[in-house]
Amino acid sequence: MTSHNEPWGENVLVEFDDGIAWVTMNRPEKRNAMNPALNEEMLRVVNALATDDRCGVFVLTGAGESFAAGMDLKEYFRVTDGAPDTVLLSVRRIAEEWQWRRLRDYPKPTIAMVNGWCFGGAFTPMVACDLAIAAQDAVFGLSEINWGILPAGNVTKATIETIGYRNALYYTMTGETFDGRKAAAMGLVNEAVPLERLRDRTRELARTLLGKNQAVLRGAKLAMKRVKYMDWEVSADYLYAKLGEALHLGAAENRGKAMKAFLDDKTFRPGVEHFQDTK
Ligand code: ACO
Ligand code: V55
Repeated sequence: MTSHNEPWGENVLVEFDDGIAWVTMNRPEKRNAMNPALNEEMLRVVNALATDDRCGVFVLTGAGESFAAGMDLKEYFRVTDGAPDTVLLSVRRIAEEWQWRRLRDYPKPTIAMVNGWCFGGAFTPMVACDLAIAAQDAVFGLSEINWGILPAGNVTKATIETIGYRNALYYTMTGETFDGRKAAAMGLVNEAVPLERLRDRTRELARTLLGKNQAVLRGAKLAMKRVKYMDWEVSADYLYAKLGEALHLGAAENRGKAMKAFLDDKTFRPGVEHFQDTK
């Protein structure tokens, strides 16, 4: 089911499908290079879906043979070469606002479905998503070094957070490409599957996430992103506080039923299955 009367335009497609919002960067003739128009629409989509009940899981992908060919080199770099700081800051601000500032802490679970080319600036929103599934033959590259910049827009940050020190330096310094299998082996994506299975596997993963208690899921994913930068003492306190928050937000009833099903009724084993609250 596609929506036609939403506040975004032709550079981003949004389809709602049983709790999953499929969000597609849509400039296939430009390999979904992220230009100012696409970035403005993406920011509106990300903002709108954060509180839209039709979006239980947010899936980010690209139209055609590309996930995204990075930032639009014409509209961001050539056009703004020599432009005043104010122009650079305003156009880049919109890009970063969705690419990591909002997406990294998104209240819904997010999955990047990497269907094809994924270059430079595309690493930022791809890594900002909680999980990522790639086509085995998708091609990734930090091509910045090939044409004369270093990976900014937090691409370097996204890279060192995912693929380790040596890999991060290697691909940043050489600009060599790698495929989806290698991306999975390095931990840049969770797994790589044949292109023909990509959508089904992503849907299956999204449905697994939709089955969880959403307050707990949100606390768990945000905690992972926060504790990375905390010491053990602060982390321990923070996690207890997060646990209390999730209970306060409605996880208690679900948890009580799950405990009863395991400890009393013996109808459920939490180690090997998911508790379905059938009310
Ligand atoms: N910025 C602007 N335009 C782009 C971009 C981009 N990042 N990527 C592709 N396009 C445009 C091309 O200019 C071309 O436009 P045209 O049809 O008007 O001439 C169109 O998309 C198709 O591109 P081709 O190169 O013809 O497509 P092909 O399928 O042969 O190659 C590939 C695809 C490998 C992705 C190639 O387009 C490419 O190398 N793109 C640049 C990738 C890149 O280095 N991105 C920047 C990363 S750094 C950063 O994001 C800051
Ligand atoms: C880059 C990416 C950006 C940006 C400036 O990798 C430079 C280069 C993701 O956004 O704003």
